[in-house]
Amino acid sequence: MNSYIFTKRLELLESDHKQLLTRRNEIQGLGNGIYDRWQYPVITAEHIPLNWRYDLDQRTNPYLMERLGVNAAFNAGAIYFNGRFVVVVRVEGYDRKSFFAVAESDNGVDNFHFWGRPIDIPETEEPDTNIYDMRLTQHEDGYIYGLFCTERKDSNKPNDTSAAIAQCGIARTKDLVNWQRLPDLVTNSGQQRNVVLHPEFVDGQYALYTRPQDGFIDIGGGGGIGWGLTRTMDGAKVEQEQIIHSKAYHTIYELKNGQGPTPIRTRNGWLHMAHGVRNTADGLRYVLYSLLTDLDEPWRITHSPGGYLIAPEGSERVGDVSNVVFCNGWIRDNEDNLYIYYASSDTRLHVATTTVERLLDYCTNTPADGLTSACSVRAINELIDHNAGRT
Ligand code: M1P
Repeated sequence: MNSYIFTKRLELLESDHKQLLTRRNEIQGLGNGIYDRWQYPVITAEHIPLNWRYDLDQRTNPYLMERLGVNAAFNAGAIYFNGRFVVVVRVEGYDRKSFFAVAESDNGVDNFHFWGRPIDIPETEEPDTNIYDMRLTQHEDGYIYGLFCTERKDSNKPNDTSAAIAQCGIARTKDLVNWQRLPDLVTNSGQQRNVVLHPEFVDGQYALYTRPQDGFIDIGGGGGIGWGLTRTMDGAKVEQEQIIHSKAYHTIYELKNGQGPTPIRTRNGWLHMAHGVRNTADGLRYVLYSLLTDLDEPWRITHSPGGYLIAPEGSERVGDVSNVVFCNGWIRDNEDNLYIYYASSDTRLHVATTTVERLLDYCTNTPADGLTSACSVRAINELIDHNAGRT
């Protein structure tokens, strides 16, 4: 390729990238009154900086080819940090390996820019094969903890190339740049994913939401959102896990569920987001739901609105793993606005906005799942009666 064509192609790549990064986002339509969706995903694989993907030296890359392509950018932890909306994104390369990278925005809904380099998470003595889905917790001990899934080959099944063990990796930081890796969480469960650190001490100990499971993806016993305590995070060990929100027949969390982001302290209790999974003839369907738990006993559910809060819609339905929404990060700003960062179909990251007050209203006034069709009809009839003369 001659020098002119190389330069022209580089100019086009740079201008397309800039256009994408500076695109204004807008609220989509009237919404449902609970939250607003936004028109564009806030982060996609195309947002990844060009110098992470391309060799920009004409001598070594005369065709200006992409050398290290990015397949997807999704499931992000989130934190309000130094007055900015910061997300720690799961970035997945063409080689299927995930890693973490920090992006920030001034307003939380558009103009997200990645920091200079991906995060270099130190390894333990047993290197991770794949790491993903970080939950960020600003803990009252002063550290920001990142709890994530670490996946390694199951050495007990050497001939099964897809046999893996998922456990909870732990790292902490004060600046989101330098991370101290701590030993992986020890529990009595064969598999752990979706582990989240509660932001406050409980009975003087660190408290963890867990998801104990025997099987790797969708099979095996166990499941439900668990709760356990550990005296330290440097060698964290949960001896006893209690299930605080179980899977249930013919619900949105029939097959499995998992804690989403770090819960938020509100005047009416701890506000939680979780994902629920059910099976369909077309594969697994992941939706998001909300819960409130007691302020003094965060493991005790006080309100459990029936049904889902967010389900995949329109183009969100399609991606690498279709029919999935997943959330492991949200941000409450100083004015009680809530920014829910949810990913669709393991491909891209979106934002939905609301306020803590609105979600409290949603949690306390949405009827619980009655678990039968007759109960659902009764709930609708009660609403119709309540509305009599109002329409
Ligand atoms: O593919 C959907 C999600 O599947 C897993 O979540 P869970 O363990 O709750 O089923 C994770 O791999 C997650 O990253 C992914 O989005």
